[in-house]
Amino acid sequence: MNPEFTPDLIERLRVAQHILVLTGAGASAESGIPTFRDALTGLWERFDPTQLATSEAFEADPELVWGWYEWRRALVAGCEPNDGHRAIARMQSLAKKVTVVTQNVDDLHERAGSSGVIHVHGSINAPRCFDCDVPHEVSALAESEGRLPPPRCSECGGMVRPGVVWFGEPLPQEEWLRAESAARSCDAVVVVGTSSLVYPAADLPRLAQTAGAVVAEVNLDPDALGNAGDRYFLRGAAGEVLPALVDAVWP
Ligand code: BV8
Ligand code: ZN
Repeated sequence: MNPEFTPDLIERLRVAQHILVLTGAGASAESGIPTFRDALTGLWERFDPTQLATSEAFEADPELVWGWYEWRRALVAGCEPNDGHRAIARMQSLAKKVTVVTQNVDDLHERAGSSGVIHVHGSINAPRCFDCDVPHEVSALAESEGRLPPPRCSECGGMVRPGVVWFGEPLPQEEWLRAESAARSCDAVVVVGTSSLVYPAADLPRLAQTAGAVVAEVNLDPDALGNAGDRYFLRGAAGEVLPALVDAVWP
């Protein structure tokens, strides 16, 4: 058994009335989706995602930004959930209550069987009009890996944008309030594969800890620990650590 699965952590998770699972790009890495920290590849390798994932970048060069998201959407469609996603879905079926909050814009939690997933940074599969917000039907996936002119809104003719939250944009209010409420009311948080650099999402584990929850971080990199405090650090890949943790807590 993983030495970091201490009896105290196992017991705290086993008796928890409500567990919050917060995931970042590291949870999807073993499915083949590059994380934000990984260097971008191809046309985008010379860009910093925090510069590209903004409305300013989209207005300045809609074809570059739309092309990047269509490349990512095609990548997600071609990927499968990994054992980490499946372990989280299994935890939902075994524990009293598990709320899954994700910073990821892919749908791998849902495809692994998780329900009620809260996407605090939106979804790559929900494009909408940049001007009037009318949702746009996701079209057949573009083949090309490069610049692509965004489609036009059927209502107002405006440019269609990805349905994600860009830097400098507010989080969707309903999703944020649900995520914040889960953080304030849970007994335990399992943070999976995030560098905890982007706010306000990175604040959720601290909110929970302040409310008395125990926090366990699953990450390959010890330096990724958020504002540490008395957290358990479960070092390793999500696809290995999470299944072992679920087996240890719910044998
Ligand atoms: C907001 C969707 C306020 C898009 C994302 C100036 C102006 C305005 C705002 C700010 C500002 N300065 C700072 C801010 C706040 C800003 C922010 O936090 N900036 C950072 C850079 C400092 N936040 C915002 O702008 C947010 N909005 O504040 O609005 C407001 C209010 C009212 C009115 C107007 C404005 C919005 C932020 C949302 C941005 N969108 N994603 C898209 O996907 O393209 S953020 C994106 O990056 C992710 O969603 C995630 O949240 C974030 C970080 O990525 P991670 O998921 O953590 O992944 P990362 O690659 O970083 O790390 C991977 C980790 O996994 C690593 O630790 C690695 O070790 C580990 N790992 C890798 N493999 C594995 C693994 N672990 C386990 N197993 C493995 N196999
Ligand atoms: Zn429109």
